[in-house]
Amino acid sequence: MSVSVLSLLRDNQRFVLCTHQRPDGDALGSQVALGLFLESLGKEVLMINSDPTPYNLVWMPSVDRVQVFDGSVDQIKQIQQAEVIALMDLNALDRLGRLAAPVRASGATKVLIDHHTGPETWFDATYSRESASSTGELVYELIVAIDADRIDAHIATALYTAIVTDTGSFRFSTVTPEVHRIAADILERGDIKPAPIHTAVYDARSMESLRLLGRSLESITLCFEGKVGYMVLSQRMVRETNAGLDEAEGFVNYVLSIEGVEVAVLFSEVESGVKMSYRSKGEYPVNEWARHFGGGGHRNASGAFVRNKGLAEAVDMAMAVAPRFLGLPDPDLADTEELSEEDASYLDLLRAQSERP
Ligand SMILES: [Mn+2]
Repeated sequence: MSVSVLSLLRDNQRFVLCTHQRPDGDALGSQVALGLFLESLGKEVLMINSDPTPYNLVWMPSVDRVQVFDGSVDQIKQIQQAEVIALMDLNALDRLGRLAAPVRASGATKVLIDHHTGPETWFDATYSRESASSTGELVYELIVAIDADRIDAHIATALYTAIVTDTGSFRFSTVTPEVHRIAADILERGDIKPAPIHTAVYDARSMESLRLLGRSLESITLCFEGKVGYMVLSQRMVRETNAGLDEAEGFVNYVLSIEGVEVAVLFSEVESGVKMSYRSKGEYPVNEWARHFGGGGHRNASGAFVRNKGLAEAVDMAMAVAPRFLGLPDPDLADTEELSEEDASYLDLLRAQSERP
């Protein structure tokens, strides 16, 4: 337990809590839990992010307290006048998006609370553990070290949501007996039930997003003797199904659910390039693969972005270097099958590129 982080939380009055761009359940759950806890101690708290809350988390109690940064004088003043800025569930300045500049410029003490690998080193204090299941687990530890009795239903719901979402509902390799004990303690202290939280997080999809899922499932392609699978999401698919790209969260896990697939990638076409989301089972280190493209993350879940590339080009680039990072057979043995007949414009291109001389 980091004494300096605990005393920073105890001994200051004005806090700003920020998390990463496109915040997820762990990001918002950790932020809201710590924010409500600090408020219960009588402190002033601004919770602020560069991006809005995604559709599947808007139900979370008190998440409406989280502001989206709009560059207003009032917000910038609060960031400037904060005594402590907590940076949660991220470990690199650029993950803050538009908040990066005002946060960096503030004279506040910067505290990192995070579980990603290879944190940057400019923070004034850190509470960071790579083996933690979630940032929510770390926030729980900090809260318990100060005053566990303050965990009410709202704080418990936020913490539970953080842990559930970042562990894939308690299935990832970061899950230990201790994580289950923490979850149990959170449920008891907040007197909350897990089922409604799972329903709210996972059963809020729109019909449009399921149609998009259908299209992306048709694009699944296996290579490297079935060990690697990928799916693609084109802007055309998004347009034609009328779904939002943010509703594709979690699609990549369908690829990972195929028997024999150890590594899954989702390639999403966006305005300025292609987003790559990597997932893996066991020992396959997808964060090193992502880092090759300037991204990062965890060993079993990471992401990267390639600017000014098309889908086919991004797939080719990623698969060409996959053996180097995953200890797989030579790329020439990669046989790409099961390409869908749909979306001929880009899938034909992928097919053409996969036919090696
Ligand atoms: Mn996290």
